[in-house]
Amino acid sequence: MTNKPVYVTQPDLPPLEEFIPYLEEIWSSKVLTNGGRFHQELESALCKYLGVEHISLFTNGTIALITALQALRISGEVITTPYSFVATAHSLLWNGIDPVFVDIDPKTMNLDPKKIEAAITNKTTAIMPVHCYGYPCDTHAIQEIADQYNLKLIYDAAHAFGVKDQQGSILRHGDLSILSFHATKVFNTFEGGAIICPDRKTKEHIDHLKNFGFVNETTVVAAGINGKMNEVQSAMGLLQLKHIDAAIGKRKLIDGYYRKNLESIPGIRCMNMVGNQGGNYSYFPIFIDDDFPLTRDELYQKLKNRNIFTRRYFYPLISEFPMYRNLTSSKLLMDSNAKAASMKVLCLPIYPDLSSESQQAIIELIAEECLAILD
Ligand code: T4K
Repeated sequence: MTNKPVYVTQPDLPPLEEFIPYLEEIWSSKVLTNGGRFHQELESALCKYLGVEHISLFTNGTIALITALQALRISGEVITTPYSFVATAHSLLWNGIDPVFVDIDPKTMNLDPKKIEAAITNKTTAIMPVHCYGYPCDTHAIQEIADQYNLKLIYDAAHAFGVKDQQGSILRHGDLSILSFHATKVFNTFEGGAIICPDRKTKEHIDHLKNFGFVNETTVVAAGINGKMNEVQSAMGLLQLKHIDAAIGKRKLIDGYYRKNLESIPGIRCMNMVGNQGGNYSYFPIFIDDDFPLTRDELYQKLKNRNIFTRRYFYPLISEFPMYRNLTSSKLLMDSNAKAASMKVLCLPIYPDLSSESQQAIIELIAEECLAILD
């Protein structure tokens, strides 16, 4: 292995020469944004690839989340997970909504449906779960609660590009689902995001909201935002789609090799898909239990000293950041599954171009700790 740094992820970039014709077309048409040809083509192509009916493209996942909450006129309190990237809860604060954090299920790392009901008050208007690491939530149980209490359901599916359950795309659940196409994601458009909409009317409304509320040149129907994906991003998406199956295939091999070599190490726990779903191998989280000779942070540091930059997604919990830590629901998480997971998790590098030498080196650096103990 060379001494080149290995990061938790690296964007999958198609050959540059394949991108040039798209740029030439943008240069020649001079259409840079505002729902141009590539934007429209990517929406259609993604509907087909993902197996969903309607999709609205955004400049990034966070603006998509903020707009989704606006589209459904969510207010009051929203139940969400503390075990996610800050954007999940920030999107609520940006809408003047109070997040209410509920603990996770330690098997899926997602909102525990059994704990949601206790957090519902007369101010609750919606639930916003996250398919963390692309591992599906218990969508059936969560939908039942939403139906029973007449709550909206918005999935932060930022990690769940292409993920399926037994019936099809995971993105068809709830009232809306949001994707992120950030550089660090399985499918990237440099920055980017999308809202999956259940019907044409909702998509139209969301399309207006992401364009300042404009319906036509002189009519504004809502206080919208500028959330449009531009033509360069959209072109990148069209090109990425051509390579996405190969990229996910390479990730699957890396995921399998980690499992094969790490699962038998005492104190190292890998996550397993519940049921028979099709994942996207976007992250490879391991959990460092007490019987491993190093703490999570010691292992993180050891790998870092060898130029391997793992990440502790998601540590600290969102509920521990200053703008959230005084909430009542945050204080209830001191001794929670979410807290335990955040103290033990380490996301190992996984991306299509991760070399087998680098992966082997990572595995050996972890495994040698146990051999050292046995000596
Ligand atoms: N909801 C959830 C559940 C999310 O996870 C996210 C984003 C969102 C919503 C919001 O979606 P966006 O608005 O971002 O579309 C990263 C990403 O910035 C963020 O998109 C992502 N979640 C989060 C989980 O991870 P950082 O602060 O860890 O990123 P950064 O810049 O440290 O990148 C990690 C590594 O990736 C770097 O060490 C090297 C590599 N990298 C990164 C970038 C940006 C590259 O090789 N090239 C690059 O261009 O947050």
